[in-house]
Amino acid sequence: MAAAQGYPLLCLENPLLDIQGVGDDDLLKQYDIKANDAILAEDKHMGLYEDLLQNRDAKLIAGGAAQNTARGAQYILPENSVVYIGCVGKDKYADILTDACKKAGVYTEYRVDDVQPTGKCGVVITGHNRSMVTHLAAANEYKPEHLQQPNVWSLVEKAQVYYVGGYHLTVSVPAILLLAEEAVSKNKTFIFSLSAPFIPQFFKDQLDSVVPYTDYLIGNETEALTYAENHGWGITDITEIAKKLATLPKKNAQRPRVAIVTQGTLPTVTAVAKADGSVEVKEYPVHEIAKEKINDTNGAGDAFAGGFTAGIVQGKTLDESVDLGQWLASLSIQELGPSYPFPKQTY
Ligand code: 26A
Repeated sequence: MAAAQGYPLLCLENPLLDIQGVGDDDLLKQYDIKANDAILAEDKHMGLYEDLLQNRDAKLIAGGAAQNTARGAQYILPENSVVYIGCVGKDKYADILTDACKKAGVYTEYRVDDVQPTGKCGVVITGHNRSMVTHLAAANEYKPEHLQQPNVWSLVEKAQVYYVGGYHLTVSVPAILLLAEEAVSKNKTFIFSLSAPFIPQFFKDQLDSVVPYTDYLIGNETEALTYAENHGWGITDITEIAKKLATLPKKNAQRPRVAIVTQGTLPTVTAVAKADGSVEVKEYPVHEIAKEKINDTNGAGDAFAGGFTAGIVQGKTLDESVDLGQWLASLSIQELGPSYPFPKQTY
């Protein structure tokens, strides 16, 4: 049952089950994938999932980037703070996702597709790299009409902050724009992530239609570089790119645009576009952890976004929110996959 008073944070994207195993160069070569990448599966990749399960001792882990972010934000926020929306199938993979969210205290309002199976993401770990191959299946069947159902729309109306993963640009721009328009018209907060280099590269028009609505635009260094390259900016300096992202046209003039670029172990860069036309830039060193404590970095960016978003939901400053993001990312990379330690650690 949804909480009568609603959930302050509403997240939308693609619910996926991660099939994560350790690979090697031969496996990467066999499926023609890069060591560190995120792509949509083509026919040649379809054997990867069984291969990982049969031959690579793969684990099934709840995934889907924004679903990881939702679980991360709820890890920090008081009970009943987060609702997550996306489309799953009618199968045991959906049950695993529902269970994982329940355990994390995230309320799910899934659209359930009768035909397609729940989406999956093959994750091949090689050292500190991870290659993700996603077969969206049911996740691709999300429809804006689901969001408009009275019971679901009432959750939208009760939320104060929206978090949408950029990966959803491949699924339903109209659904994203419903949330974005609601945010602008009611002066609520709209947070969006670039998600992966292929988003600015191959979904540029879709991305350009959503960016004007963003109050917080989050990406990592490769996503920022790909954005700049595909928009013909001719700049490769991360701080300069962050500044330019912050000053892109914006629908809601009541809130400044903030661009946040993470860079692995290098400092996180933020740029805030001020009303007077100036841009304030800051750098935040990451929370370092010993190399031997790193389990895998899959989901580190989602965890950062989760901690950061939790800070924003709680009305914390940008400095505090970035620090919360970095803290949660440092916890997540010590776990297997996009997970958070239990018993819960406190910030
Ligand atoms: C549309 N695509 C490609 C995707 C994803 C995705 N989540 C949503 N849509 N491709 C990979 N992921 C998720 O990213 C997490 C790590 O950041 C994986 O499921 C993984 O949990």
